[in-house]
Amino acid sequence: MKFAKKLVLAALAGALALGTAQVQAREFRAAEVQPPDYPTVKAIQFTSEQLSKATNGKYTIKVFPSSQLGSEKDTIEQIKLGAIEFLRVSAGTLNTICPAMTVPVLPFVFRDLEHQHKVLDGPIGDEILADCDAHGMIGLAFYDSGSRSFYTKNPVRSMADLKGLKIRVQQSDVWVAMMKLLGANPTPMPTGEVFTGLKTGLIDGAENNWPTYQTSHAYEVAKFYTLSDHSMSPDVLLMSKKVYDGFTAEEKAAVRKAAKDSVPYMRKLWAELEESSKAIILKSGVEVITVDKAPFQAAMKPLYDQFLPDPKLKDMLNRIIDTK
Ligand code: BDP
Repeated sequence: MKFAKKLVLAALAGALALGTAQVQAREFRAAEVQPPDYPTVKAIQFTSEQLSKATNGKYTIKVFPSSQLGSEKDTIEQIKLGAIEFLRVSAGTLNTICPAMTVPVLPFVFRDLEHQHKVLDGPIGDEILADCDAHGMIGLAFYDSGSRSFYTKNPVRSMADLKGLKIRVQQSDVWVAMMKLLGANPTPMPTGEVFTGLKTGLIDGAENNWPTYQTSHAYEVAKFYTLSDHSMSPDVLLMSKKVYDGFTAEEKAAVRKAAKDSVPYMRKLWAELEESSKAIILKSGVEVITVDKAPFQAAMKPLYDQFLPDPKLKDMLNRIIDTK
C-alpha cells in the first residue's frame, strides 16, 4: 500500500513537473520587414536555436518576416509595450527614441566595413545598444546592412540631378533632413511600400543597399543605381525590456550571448547575398553610376550639429572617427 501510494505520488509529481514545463515553454514573436531567407531573418532563427539550447527548450523565437506584424515604426511601438518580444529594425528608425542610434546612421561616419565592425563590435557599439534600455527596449546586436545608395527611375549623375526628386526615406526625421540637404523631396514611407510607390510614380526613387534593392524587386522599376554610399546605417536586433526583465540572470545572459553569436553567422550570409544581389542587378541591365561623393558629404555635413546637440554624442562621433 505504502509502495502504491509512493508510485501515485511520483506519477503526480512527474505530471506536475511536465505540466509546469509545458506552461513555461514560450515561443516569442520577432517582427521583421525583410523577406524569408534574408540574412537578418536567418540570424534571428539562429538566435532562437541558441536560446532554446541554452534554456533547455524553454524559449524559442518565431520570426514573422515581410512586415507581417507591421511596419518598423508600428512594431517599435509594440515592442515597447511588450506586445512583440523581439524586433529587428534599421537603426535609422530608432533615433528619436534612443538618441545614440543617430550616430551610426549619419552620413559618411564609417570609412568602410572594417571600420564599422571595429566600432560596433567594441565598447562604442555596446554603448549605442544600451541607449535603448531606458526606452523599453534591450539592444542585443548590430547586423550588417552594407551601404546605402540611390536608385531612381531617371539617372542621377551628380547631386544636382536629385533636385526636387521624390525620394522615399525611412519614417525618421534624420532621413528627411538628409534628403532635404541634398535638394531632394523626401517622402517617408515603410520599406514594404517602396516597390509599389516606384511603380505607380508616387516616388521617383529611394535609397538602400544592394540586397534590399534586389530582394524588394525595386531594381526592376528603378533602373539606375548611383553609388553615393552615403550611409552605412546598421540593422539592430532588439528585445522587449518588459520580457527581458522577467528573465533570470542566466536567461538574460543566454539571450544576449545567443544574439551576439548570431552576428558572425549573419555577416557571412550578408556578404554572400551582397554578391548575388549585385550579380542579379547587373545582369538585369541596371545602369550603375559612380559619382563624386565629396559634394554629397559636404552638403550633409550640417546634420552632425543638427542631430547631435548632446556633447556626449558628439564625443561618441569623434571617438568613432578616431577609431583606427
Ligand atoms: C533596409 C533595412 C530595413 C529597413 C529598410 C528601409 O534592412 O530594416 O526597413 O532598409 O530603408 O536596409 O526602410
